[in-house]
Amino acid sequence: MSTTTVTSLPTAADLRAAVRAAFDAIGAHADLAEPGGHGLPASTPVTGDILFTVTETTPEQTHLAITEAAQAFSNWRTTPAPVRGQLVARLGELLREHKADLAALVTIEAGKITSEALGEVQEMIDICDFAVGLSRQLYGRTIASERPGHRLMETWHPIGVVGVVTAFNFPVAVWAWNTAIALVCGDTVVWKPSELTPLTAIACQALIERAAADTGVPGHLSRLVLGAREVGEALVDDPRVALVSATGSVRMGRQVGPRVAERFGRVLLELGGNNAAVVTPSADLDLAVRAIVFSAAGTAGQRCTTLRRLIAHTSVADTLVERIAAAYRTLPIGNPAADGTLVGPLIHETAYRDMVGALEQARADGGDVIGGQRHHVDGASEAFYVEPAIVRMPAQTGVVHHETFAPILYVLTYDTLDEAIALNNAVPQGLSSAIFTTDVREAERFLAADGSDCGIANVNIGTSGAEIGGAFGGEKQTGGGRESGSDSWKAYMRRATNTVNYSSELPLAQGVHFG
Ligand code: UN1
Repeated sequence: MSTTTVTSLPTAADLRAAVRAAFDAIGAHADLAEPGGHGLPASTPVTGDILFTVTETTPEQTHLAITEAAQAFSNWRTTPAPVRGQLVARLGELLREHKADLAALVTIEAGKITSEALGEVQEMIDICDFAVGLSRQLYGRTIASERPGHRLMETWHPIGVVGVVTAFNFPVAVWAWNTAIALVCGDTVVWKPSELTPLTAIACQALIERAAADTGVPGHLSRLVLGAREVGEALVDDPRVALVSATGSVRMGRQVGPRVAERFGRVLLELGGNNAAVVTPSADLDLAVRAIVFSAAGTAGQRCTTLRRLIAHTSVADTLVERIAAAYRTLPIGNPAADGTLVGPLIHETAYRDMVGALEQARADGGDVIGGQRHHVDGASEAFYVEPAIVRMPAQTGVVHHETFAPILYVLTYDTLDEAIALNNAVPQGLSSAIFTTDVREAERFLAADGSDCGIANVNIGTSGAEIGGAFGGEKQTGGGRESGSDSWKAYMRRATNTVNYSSELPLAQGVHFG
């Protein structure tokens, strides 16, 4: 595949200066030491450089953070929810004010193009708005009692400390989804971000601490712990952490789920996706191509909602592939902060090796690969830019069942809609899916009980880029959790069923007589 614009990259010194400027603007006071010392390396996929070394949280400090969050919970849980909402409202204001500063850090640390980085911060602002409204709407039901003079109702109460574990690819939004909701629900938070993105996490922590100071509430309501696996394990195993909300790989979820269940804690898992789009003969192909290119190549294929499988009707498959390949040839790849760039870097070399390995396997399985080459950018031998790949597969075999966190779009064909739905559902993951059609019967069939088995099923839009108002998450190996909008807040609270007898009789339920 012929290639695309190469934009020159900033130097590591430029990026260091940009991080310091964003930290100053946001009011983040972290010790950003020269790279190489003892601590957590803060690197950038833009150039592949390590920019700083930041201080890791020790096991004792992690324990203390949980203790402080647990102590803060004892008052926060009885603070009226609309008052709790004021903290989140202030966080939303600060995010609006510092949208560009935080987005710049997201671009540097996660490699997102500017528009997507700004979009990620917007997603934080949106969830804050949603949570503030929610702070006046934590409704319980009143249920008809079978007994005279009795009232039966449900009340919702905070659950305690929420451990939030997030991944590199949405380094700030997923924290906000969890934290904004948890805080209005009366919970407190301890956050372990990906070890690949400590800088954005430090910036978010500074903003929540500022919001707390501005609204006169304790800063300990939301804590940050930085480090690798052991830090996450401390959250997973601590019985004071009532809910562990974890985003990451299926492998991680397989460990977190049983460990938390062992101590009867709650989990909310948001794991891998292997998202498909079905394109039917009636589809508006112009619209489908645009949606497919954004979902498959956007974020360099590193969203959990990234489109990984295209299930095209045999009558449109060739045209679609040609048109997607043509669009891919025009996608500017390079410096994610530069105007016009649409594809930034992969997060690290391992991600690149995984992509190469998946493409090799696909070829061995009979796949025909278009694109997918490394895109060399001057002065960045340690950065991994790639052309998005399209792979026509003879069948949905082996490698297509795996989520490779890179821009690889496998193309499969079908003849009947039943076949297309069966292909959509025949992978272990169940996050997002889409159908492109102008036939209402096909659209409704895809959304029906025997249609897509995913947590997200769309019509005429791609698999990625969900709004915060809906519940976000998926089935099967995706883990079953739901975050952000709709009634996802219920995962952050406990339900009590209350029966109140306001009569002077004591009728027993089910007509039982006793004595
Ligand atoms: C993720 O990739 O973990 O729907 C979250 C989307 C975004 C969220 C993705 N709103 O693509």
